[in-house]
Amino acid sequence: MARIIDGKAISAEIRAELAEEISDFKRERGFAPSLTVIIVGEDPASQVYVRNKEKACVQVGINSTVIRLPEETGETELLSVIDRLNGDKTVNGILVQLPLPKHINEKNVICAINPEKDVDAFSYVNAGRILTGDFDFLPCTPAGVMELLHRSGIAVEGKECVVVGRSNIVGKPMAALLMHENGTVTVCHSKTKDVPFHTRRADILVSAVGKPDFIKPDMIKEGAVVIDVGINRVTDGKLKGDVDFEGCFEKAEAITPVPGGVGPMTITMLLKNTVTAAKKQN
Ligand code: BQF
Repeated sequence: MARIIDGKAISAEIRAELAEEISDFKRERGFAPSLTVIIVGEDPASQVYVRNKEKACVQVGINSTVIRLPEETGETELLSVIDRLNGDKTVNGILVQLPLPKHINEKNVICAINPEKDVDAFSYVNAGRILTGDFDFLPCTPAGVMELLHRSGIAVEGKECVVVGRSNIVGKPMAALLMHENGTVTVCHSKTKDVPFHTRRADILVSAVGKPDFIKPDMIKEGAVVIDVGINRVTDGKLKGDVDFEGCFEKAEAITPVPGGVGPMTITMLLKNTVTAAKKQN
């Protein structure tokens, strides 16, 4: 039977620390750190995520602004909004909620954000800095996973780490962070010949696939640490992870639930990055 890594509780602890830090920041500088989130269109999941970010900002004392643009917004128009925010000294963090409508090139938009305000750390400048280990902030989801490991007393050094998924947002930076902490890292993806062969060797398994119940109990080692990054919406609107939780719970040493595992930590790391950005800029 595994211990459950409670992302909601660990998030609450970090948010309390951030609230303290922000209150000191306000006392010393006379203003609060600020985050502006841009959302284009009406994707229902994105609406929920933006609402979560807004609420979390209010909770710790970050000034949050949401710019809602219609689905038909052109790329040039969006780039000019980003340009204005880049030049606005009262804006410390800028986040463009993904995915964007198909007629907008995500790369152009992400890379238009001033790297010092890029609190998602998705711009190519920040992506490169993460690979080299010379970073100011980390992408929120991999950062949240590392924080869960640290605060649960799980060391990475010398461990067999297997990441399933190779996205620019989660899988690739996740592999980089595990390498920085001296893990031995394998990355599996859609063209991997034998995924279970790799996952069964993992001391620390991070799944970022986006398929409910993709990781079955026979794919994990006895005593493994299982981190579930998947946020899959199944019928009836409930959230389900990539991991068959009930089955893997019996076999793992530690496991994250969905909801209440990595998800809340993603939001918490966004708050942390916003505070870091505000401090660097002032
Ligand atoms: C929870 C996201 C896929 C694609 C784009 C808490 C969130 C989710 C779950 C949340 C996510 C996923 C976000 C829980 C933000 C995480 O209690 O388990 C919070 O709001 N997330 C996003 O902004 O864009 C995504 C997943």
